[in-house]
Formats: sequence, structure tokens, C-alpha cells
Amino acid sequence: MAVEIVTVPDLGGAETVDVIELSIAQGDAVALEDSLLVLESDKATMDVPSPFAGTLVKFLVADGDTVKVGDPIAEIEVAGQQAESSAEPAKAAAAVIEEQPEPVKQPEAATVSAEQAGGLAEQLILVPDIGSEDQIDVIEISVAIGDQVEEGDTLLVLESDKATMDVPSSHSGTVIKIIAAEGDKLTTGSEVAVLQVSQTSPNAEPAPVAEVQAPQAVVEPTAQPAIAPQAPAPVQTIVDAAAPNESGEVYAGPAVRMLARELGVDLSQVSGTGPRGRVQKDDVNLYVKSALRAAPAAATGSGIPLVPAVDFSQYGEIESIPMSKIQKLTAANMQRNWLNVPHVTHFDDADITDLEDFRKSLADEGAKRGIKVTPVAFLIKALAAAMQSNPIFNRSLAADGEHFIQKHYCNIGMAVDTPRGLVVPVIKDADEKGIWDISADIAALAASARDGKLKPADMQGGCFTLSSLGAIGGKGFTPIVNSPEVGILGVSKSQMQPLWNGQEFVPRLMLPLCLSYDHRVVNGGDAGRFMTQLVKSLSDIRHLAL
Ligand code: CAO
Repeated sequence: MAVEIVTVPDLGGAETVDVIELSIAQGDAVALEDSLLVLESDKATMDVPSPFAGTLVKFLVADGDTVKVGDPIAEIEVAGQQAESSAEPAKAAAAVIEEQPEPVKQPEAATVSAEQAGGLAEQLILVPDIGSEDQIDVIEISVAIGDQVEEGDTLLVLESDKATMDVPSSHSGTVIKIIAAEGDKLTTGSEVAVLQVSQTSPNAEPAPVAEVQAPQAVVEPTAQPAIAPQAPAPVQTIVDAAAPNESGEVYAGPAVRMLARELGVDLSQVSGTGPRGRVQKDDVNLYVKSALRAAPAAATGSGIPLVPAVDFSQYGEIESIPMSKIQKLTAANMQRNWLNVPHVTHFDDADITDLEDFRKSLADEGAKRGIKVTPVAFLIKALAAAMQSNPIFNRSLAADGEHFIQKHYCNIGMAVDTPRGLVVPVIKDADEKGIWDISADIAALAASARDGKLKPADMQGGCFTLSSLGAIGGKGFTPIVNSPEVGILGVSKSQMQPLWNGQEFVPRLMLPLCLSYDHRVVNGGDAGRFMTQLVKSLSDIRHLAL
């Protein structure tokens, strides 16, 4: 074991720089080229990558220190090396840098571990010349262990603040090890992956340099010989950190800019807590957390102000009653439909005097059949007929907002009031059924609904919904469309009313009908025609036989 001292490398002209970030902690394992700390000059930030693999014994500088070239900055315990006496750390460090063996692979590194194994060899793949010495973030690993790759296939993607770069494979083979990881910083010659290649593979020549997918400038691939990485340049200028982005004078490094992009954060809105207001990752995270906390207080996802929570107990005794699953679903569906569908409700009354006489006349027959015929059966029958004549009511708006879906079947949902909440079983093929069959379906489905025995299939496939409150009361209401259906008929309580027949007022049983429709699909004229037909057939049910 030996303790090596890392010193401040060439600063590219700057005399002194500030230590603005210690990237790792004492005792951390350090791989070759791992960033140890970040220095900052007036113009740029610089990562100091480790020239050794080992364990960080300690930093010799602290956050905020000012340092110059050659100053000792860290001690790293390197495995498998003899200790060297170093009375003067700075000099010793310099010696270490000069004398250390090449820490990365030599030119033949591209085939370094080409151990023969039945005609197969291991091939180390390196980052080819990327045209700069910048350390660039790995934003995507494009392959997985076991993948078969061809020469030129992308292995990973690098992203600087100006461009993304695909790093292609210089060989064809099977990926057996991925060395780089997302978030790593790589530069020319960095190790990417190990492939198992055929020894007879002719592609000893390496892949061309990555194509730079910069928005404006595409750097043409350059044929390169096998990368012969040098000992890692200990300092790489990352970015002109003082350069403002489009949104203003933002002082942040590339990793922070990438994080902000990923999270959709406008960096100009983030307060930097680093030296000279530099925005750090923690600042971005904190900004996002605060934004998320603030959002619910101001609005829901639709930007609709929330109803403020009220502590009702301050006004009297209360109890909290858990909602059933059906009640929660109904609440969500009603809100969704109410917010999404432009509703219009059209009102009319049907004279059901004759219908009721006829219905009552069926009582004996119904008793024999064990079927009770209620007004709802006639309503469903009349609705099915009106949908046949007005097929626009049997449409839905396609999800793309550019098509109508015309249904050629006619299933009618029926709202059922149950102790657990509102459910809507569906009477299938209502257009093909007679009053007896519809009545039987209504009774069976209403019973299943109240007993909680409806199956999912019983509630699926509806084209239109009937909500009958006639047995309960009311003069009219505005039902909410059960989207993606486009219409719903609300029925209130029938009442005897004086009706002018042209000569005199006569008592007639009038049934209030309320047709709500989705005005994206149905126009007022469509609704008027639909309702008129409905009123006509309920007023004279002989029309239902036509
Ligand atoms: N006007 C006056 N009386 C009416 C009527 C009307 N529009 N509709 C039904 N009635 C009468 C029936 O004639 C029946 O009386 P009789 O027993 O004397 O013949 C009685 O009311 C019961 O009828 P019903 O409406 O319950 O008949 P049904 O079994 O065919 O109804 C169902 C089934 C499921 C529609 C009904 O039970 C129900 O749950 N309705 C509530 C629907 C609802 O909650 N809608 C609101 C949804 S939005 O919140």
C-alpha cells in the first residue's frame, strides 16, 4: 500500500482557483479519473479527476480554499504500490504524476485483454477522440450485458451542454462488461465496455469518432486509429460556467444544467447557494420540492382552485364517514366528465297518459310471466328507437379528437341507485328487444346492482344512459353525460297537468324529460330531433312498433 498525493494540475493559465466542491468523502473508494473535487476560476469550473485508483485518505484542502498549480489537494491510498517517502507533499505529488505508470491502457488498450479462449477474445472499448479534452456526462447506456453489437452500434450517449454524442463500438461482438455508468464523466480514451469478439474479427481498426448531434454543427466522424490514451489529463475544463443560458445569467455546471433540463426547471428561477451564487444540484432539488409543495395549495392538476378545507368540528359535532369504492369512482368520473364535456341540457315533456294506461293493462300478463313492467322499460325501448333514427347519439369522440366512432350496436345503460352508491348496468341490444325482455333485464340488473352482484361485463359497452328519478320525484334536472357516451336522458316524476288540446284543457300525465348531450358531438338541432321523436313515441307507443 502506498499513499499518493494528488496536486493541483495545470490550470490552463489561471494563477489561482477556488475549491468549490469536494466531490467525495474521506474513506471513499476512488476509481481512476473519478472526480475528486471541483475548482473554479473566474471563467470556468474544473473537475479534478483522480490520477490513481484507491481510497481517499483525506483532502488536504477545504471547500472555499484558494489553490495554485502544484498545491497538494488529496491523499489517496493506492493498493499494490510501495510507499514512497515524501517529505514535501507538493514535490512528491509532482513526482508521482511524472513517474506514475500509465494508468490507463496503452494504444493496444483496445485489445488489451484479448485473452484467447477458443477463438474468442476480450476487447476493451474506449471513447474515441471526441475532439476535445472535456469530461462529458454519460446520459444513456445504450446496451446491456449479453447484447450483440456490430461495429458502429451505439454503446452509450454523452452529453455536454452543447451537444449529444453517440459513442459507437469499434468492434463487433457480445457485451460482457459495461464499465461506464450513467452520470459518469468520460473523455477521449475513457473505458466504455468490454466485448467478447471473435479473434478472427477483421475489425482491428477502431470505430470512427462519435457523430456530434449538436443542434447547429454536426461534427463529421473522423477515422481514428486505436485510441492510445495518455495518462489522464488531470484537469479538464468542463464549461464556461459563467456563461449565461438562454434564460439569463445563470451560474451552473453541466450536470446541474442537465438535471434542470430533466426536471423541466428554469435555472434562472433557482437561487444558487454555491460560491458566487453558483446553482448546485441540491438547489435544483430544493426548488422542485418547494414547487411541488406549493402546487396543491394553489390548484389541482387542471389549474382549478381547490375548495379550501374546513374544520367543521369548530361549528358542532361531526363524524368522518369513509367513502365506498363506488362512491370514490363516481366522484372521480363525475368530475372528469363535468370538466371534459361541454354539456347542454334540452328539456321537454312527454304525454304518457296512454302509455301508462297500456302499461297498467299489462299487469295481469306480467304477473303470469313474473315480470313487472315499469315506465323505464318503455323509456329504454323509445331511446333505442330514437338512437336508430338519430345515430349521432350513438357516437363517441375518438381519443385523437379528429374522428367520431359510430357504433352499430345499441346498448343502453341504466343508472341504479344502491346503498353503496350509483352504478350503471347496461341493457344489451336494447333495439332488438321487446318490452317484456327489457323489463326482465331491468329487474335482473337492478336486483344485481342492489345486491352488489353486478359483474364488470354487466356495466360495460354502454352507448347511452338513462337516469330515471321518476319514482323519487322532481320536475327536472341536468344529468351529467357518462363520457365517452354523448348523451344521457334524465327522467323526472310524471304528473297530471292541464294540457290544451286546441279546444280545451284536458288532464294529461306529463313526463319531464331532460336530455344532456356532449356539444362537441351533438348539436342543438340533433338534440331537438332526438327529443321530439322520443316525446312522440312515448306519447303514442304505436310509433315504437313502426
Ligand atoms: N314518474 C312517476 N312514477 C314513476 C316514474 C316516473 N317517471 N318512473 C317510475 N315510476 C313509478 C313506477 O311506475 C313504479 O310505481 P308502481 O310500483 O306503482 O308501478 C315505481 O315508480 C318504481 O319504479 P322504478 O322507477 O323504481 O322502476 P324500475 O324498477 O323500472 O326502475 C331503476 C329501475 C333502476 C331505474 C330505479 O330503481 C332506480 O334506481 N332509479 C334511480 C336512478 C338514479 O338514481 N338516477 C340518478 C342518477 S344521477 O345521480
